[in-house]
Amino acid sequence: AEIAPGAVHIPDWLGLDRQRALVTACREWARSPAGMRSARLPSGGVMSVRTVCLGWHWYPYRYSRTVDDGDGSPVTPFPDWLGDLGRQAVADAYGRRAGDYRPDVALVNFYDATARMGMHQDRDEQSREPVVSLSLGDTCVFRFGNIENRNRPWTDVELCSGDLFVFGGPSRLAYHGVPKTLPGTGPDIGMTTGRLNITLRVSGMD
Ligand code: MD5
Ligand code: FE
Repeated sequence: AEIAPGAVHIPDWLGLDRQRALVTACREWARSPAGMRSARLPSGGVMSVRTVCLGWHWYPYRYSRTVDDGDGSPVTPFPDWLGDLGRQAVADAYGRRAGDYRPDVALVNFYDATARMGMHQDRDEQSREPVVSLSLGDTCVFRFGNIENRNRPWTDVELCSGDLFVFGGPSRLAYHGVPKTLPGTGPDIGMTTGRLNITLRVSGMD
């Protein structure tokens, strides 16, 4: 379903086998030297979501090759197969030719039962290519806002395990957030609790 121009939601796009494979991969990434951490904001706050970065390290509000807000470890590589999955996602969402979407960053966000993400824009990338979002585990309420500010109007959408959402075109810079997750709603894919969201992005860095 197209929620807004360029914002396309495809429920249960992954299927259970690919969800299980992604959960397994997320476990390995979380154990790597540049593993899960809660980012510290310049305001002094700490994000309730925990994040693993692949390809480029994100910290508020920039990208680097090493964990510059931590121990300086090199960032975990972005695997080719994940780029293939991203191309397939964009092709299915837009009917666009699959060849030309080349994500080089993945941000894996882990939400425990209390984690939230406030309304924000994703504008740390130098490119305005689409963001691909894959959800795993517990269902969440995803709040899709407008491009002017973090306030109403917005549309609340439930994102379930296996769902694909692609944000491109005029929706690429829309405000969005996750006001809550719904604990205990996830399927049997190898995670007992919480929600994972994987976003694939084009950093525009070189
Ligand atoms: C999440 N993650 O569920 C969300 C899904 C993040 C983040 O917001 O920054 O890691 S990605 C949602 C997204 C990306 C780019 C544009 C828009 C939404 N949008 O226009 O709504 O953890
Ligand atoms: Fe975001």
